[in-house]
Amino acid sequence: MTVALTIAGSDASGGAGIQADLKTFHRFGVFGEAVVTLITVQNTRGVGQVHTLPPDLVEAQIRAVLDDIPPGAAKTGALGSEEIAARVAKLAERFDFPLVVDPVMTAKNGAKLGGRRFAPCFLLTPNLEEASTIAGFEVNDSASMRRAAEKIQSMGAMNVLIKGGHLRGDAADLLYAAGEFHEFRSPRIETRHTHGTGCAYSAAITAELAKGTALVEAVRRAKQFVTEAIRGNPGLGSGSGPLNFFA
Ligand code: PXL
Repeated sequence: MTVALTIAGSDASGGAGIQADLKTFHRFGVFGEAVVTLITVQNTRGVGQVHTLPPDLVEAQIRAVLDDIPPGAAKTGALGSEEIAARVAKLAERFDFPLVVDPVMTAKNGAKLGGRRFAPCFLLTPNLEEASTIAGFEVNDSASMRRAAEKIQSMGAMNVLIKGGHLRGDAADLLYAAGEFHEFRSPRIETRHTHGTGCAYSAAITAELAKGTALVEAVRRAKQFVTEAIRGNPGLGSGSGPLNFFA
């Protein structure tokens, strides 16, 4: 059985974080493992408290899992602190499977979920805001997305997927892989129910990589899943609700 691991925060409302990752792994037919880094108190209206777990506890979870059921691929989501990010980066030096890093920094309402440092990885999946913070310049159109992808690649991400979902018009994502640019485009779906989209996207890519799918095809399948999951959102909650993980 194919196994994938997520190292991320808990969203008790089930839409984002490890809950979104595990549901996505399951939908892709992959056995999911989940190392918890932090616990949020939240619902679809926003994130309240954020309790980051002790770095030793996060590291012990990762070691226990890797020692027994090593995954075919792993992803990170919200890491909570620079200290946890540094521990994960140190452990990742020994990973013999692809690591996808979703550099989660803040929740929609601004609650802090992580810093700007990221582990050297197979794939980094920033949104426009995260790409701007990491690259150090404003990323807000296709030309700046290309420049940012090249810069971020030189900072330690082997491949970079910049998600353009927050731009106007089509949701156009840019993958920079092996020196080539690939665009993934889907029509914009007008809805407020997009909570956990980034989590589901990176989890879907991770599941495909665990199965041995090549990167460009993995991103294509993941993008298709996320688009359908947004389109079919169940309309839960009174704020920004979750996706349809059965898509
Ligand atoms: O979508 C980013 C994210 C990741 N992880 C957790 C979250 C959120 C956004 O709210 O709560 C735990």
